[in-house]
Amino acid sequence: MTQMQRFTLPHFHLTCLALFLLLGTSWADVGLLDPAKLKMFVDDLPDMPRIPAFDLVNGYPKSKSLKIGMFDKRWKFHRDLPRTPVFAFGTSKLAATVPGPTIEALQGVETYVTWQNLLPRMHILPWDPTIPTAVSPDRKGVPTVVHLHGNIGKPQSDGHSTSWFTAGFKEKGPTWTNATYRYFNNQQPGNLWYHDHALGLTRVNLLAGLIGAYIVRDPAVEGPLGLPHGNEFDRPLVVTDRSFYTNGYIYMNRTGDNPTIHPQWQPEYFGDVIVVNGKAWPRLTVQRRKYRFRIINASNARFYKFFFSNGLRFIHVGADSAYIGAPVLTNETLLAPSEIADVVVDFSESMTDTAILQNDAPYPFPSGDSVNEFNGKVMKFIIEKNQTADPSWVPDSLIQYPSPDSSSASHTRYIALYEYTSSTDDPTHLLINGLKYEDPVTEIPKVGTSEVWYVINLTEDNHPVHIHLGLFVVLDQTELVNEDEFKNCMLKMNNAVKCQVSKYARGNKTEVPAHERGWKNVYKMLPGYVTKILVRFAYIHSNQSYTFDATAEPGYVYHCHILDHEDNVMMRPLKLVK
Ligand SMILES: *[C@@H]1O[C@H](CO)[C@@H](O)[C@H](O)[C@H]1NC(C)=O
Ligand SMILES: *[C@@H]1O[C@H](CO)[C@@H](O)[C@H](O)[C@H]1NC(C)=O
Ligand SMILES: *[C@@H]1O[C@H](CO)[C@@H](O)[C@H](O)[C@H]1NC(C)=O
Ligand SMILES: *[C@@H]1O[C@H](CO)[C@@H](O)[C@H](O)[C@H]1NC(C)=O
Ligand SMILES: *[C@@H]1O[C@H](CO)[C@@H](O)[C@H](O)[C@H]1NC(C)=O
Ligand SMILES: *[C@@H]1O[C@H](CO)[C@@H](O)[C@H](O)[C@H]1NC(C)=O
Ligand SMILES: *[C@@H]1O[C@H](CO)[C@@H](O)[C@H](O)[C@H]1NC(C)=O
Ligand SMILES: CC(=O)N[C@H]1CO[C@H](CO)[C@@H](O)[C@@H]1O
Ligand SMILES: [Cu+2]
Repeated sequence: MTQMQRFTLPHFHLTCLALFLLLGTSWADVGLLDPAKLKMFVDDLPDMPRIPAFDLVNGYPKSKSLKIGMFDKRWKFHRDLPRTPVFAFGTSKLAATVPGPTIEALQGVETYVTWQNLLPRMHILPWDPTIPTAVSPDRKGVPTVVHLHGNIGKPQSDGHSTSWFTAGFKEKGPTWTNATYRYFNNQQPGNLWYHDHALGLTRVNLLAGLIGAYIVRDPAVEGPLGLPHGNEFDRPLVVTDRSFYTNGYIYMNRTGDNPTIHPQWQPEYFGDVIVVNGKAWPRLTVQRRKYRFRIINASNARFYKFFFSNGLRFIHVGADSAYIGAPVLTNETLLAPSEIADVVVDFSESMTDTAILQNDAPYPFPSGDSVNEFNGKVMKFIIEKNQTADPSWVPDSLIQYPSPDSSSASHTRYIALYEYTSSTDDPTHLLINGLKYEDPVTEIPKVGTSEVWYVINLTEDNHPVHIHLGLFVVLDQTELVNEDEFKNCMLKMNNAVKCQVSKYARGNKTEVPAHERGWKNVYKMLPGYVTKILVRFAYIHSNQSYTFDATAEPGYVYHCHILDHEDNVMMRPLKLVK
């Protein structure tokens, strides 16, 4: 880990330790589950309940109001694993699932969602009060707030990390405004997902189960594409990794890597069991035809490099939140946390009757441990022997959005990613531009403009950076030369212009993969590289300015989507102005 100590380390308070110990139960007598105990491919892949986010009145779509709760319940992750306490989204406790229901919205038809926190007073997982954390003053409940990832919407409904609330809205964070969120759904069709975003608790609340898929469909634009459709042939796959205790409880280490500073926080959570749509290593019987899979990486920190055991390929049609211009065929797919791959797989091309979806991404990515026999497997497809009639096709061109023009950018920003370590070389926290989350906002883009951001990764990890509201295109990725010299300057000055970043960003260029050259809301920032992105603060499908006031309080945020980094605190405010 990189040694950077220019900024003072957070102080560790004894009161916090006392509280933390009170909240922690004794787990010493319950062992960790050996993943070999769970036979692979014995549970069927669930399709989560689908909730239309619009009403049909006399055949016309009308806006709809939904109430979606967060419940504590038990969830069966595997045939041979006792039921696991989880936090789950659903329209009722009985209906709640992990991941939550798939919400299917129609382009141009608004949806109102009242997200209700019905969680108990105590968390089911350990957490750490020494990192900046949403803590309800009376500790009457678990703070939560829902962010719709990829949504182009107003700040009051963005799920700002300090807009959290506890059960029954008894306690609320400082930027809470309204119990009902309004989603315009007037952006381009694509894949979104909803998940908790509470300050300092995101990693634990997602690990507990607060995730779900959300799709914006535009039949007029998407219908003619001919892609596989309908619930059977068009499916979200929400991929996560978890470790378990033998009693079925989710395992999260109660001891931090650097416990005198942070008693519980660790820089990355990795689980050995790969869970798809809430089942460990599930199986799906498929017809010999094309399927569309919207693969959402909802892991805290694990990157996946997917490939098929039998050589089947992925036809990419979209990425996070937007279609790409033309399909791209690949034999493997690297997905960072929170990234989405929207792919068609044609099982009629399979030479075999089964195909295992595998993973071979090291963890942490890219220089950590190699996958093992457990986390190297994701799920199994059992392919029917006979060909089936397949009315779907993949067209030569998909949806073209106006191509980005970096010369039109009105502003250039430098975003440097830092990791800090203690005297024992253990990570203590991470920051963007050396600034804390609560430091005054520095990114203040104008509505309707584009900006060039140079993201400078001064750490050893690959950080998937996610920007709320704005979509971006990755223009290039250039390796730093003489990076020690540059890093020393940055540590002293924390100013990329004064440290002459352009003098150092002239090493090798790494190509952006073809299927990731479209509009994205998260991208993998390579360690030791400067990644140049063009961020657009307007709709990409119409090039129009937003239909709502994006300048309202509490504004937005941008952050690393390794949840353990985001929580401690690789996140900064983003405030739009007129
Ligand atoms: C809360 O949001 C709903 C839905 O957008 C709106 O109808 C209502 O007026 C808002 N309430 C307040 C107090 O702003
Ligand atoms: C939990 O984390 C501590 C500190 O890094 C480590 O020593 C310990 O081995 C971890 N426990 C397990 C079960 O991985
Ligand atoms: C999933 O996301 C995590 C964290 O954002 C990332 O570390 C991991 O590589 C991603 N995995 C896949 C398959 O994309
Ligand atoms: C995919 O193709 C690339 C380039 O052709 C090759 O290097 C790689 O080994 C292939 N991966 C798999 C899993 O077949
Ligand atoms: C598969 O095709 C064969 C030959 O046409 C036919 O006899 C058999 O019934 C089919 N099986 C199924 C499951 O449709
Ligand atoms: C989109 O709008 C911006 C600002 O109004 C303009 O600079 C740009 O040229 C437009 N792009 C396209 C492709 O129309
Ligand atoms: C660029 O890549 C080449 C080949 O991999 C390598 O030999 C060289 O050292 C790299 N240059 C820099 C500046 O990293
Ligand atoms: C400038 C800088 O800190 N670069 C680091 C980027 O990541 C590599 C590892 O991949 C480190 O070796 C560099 O020091
Ligand atoms: Cu990160």
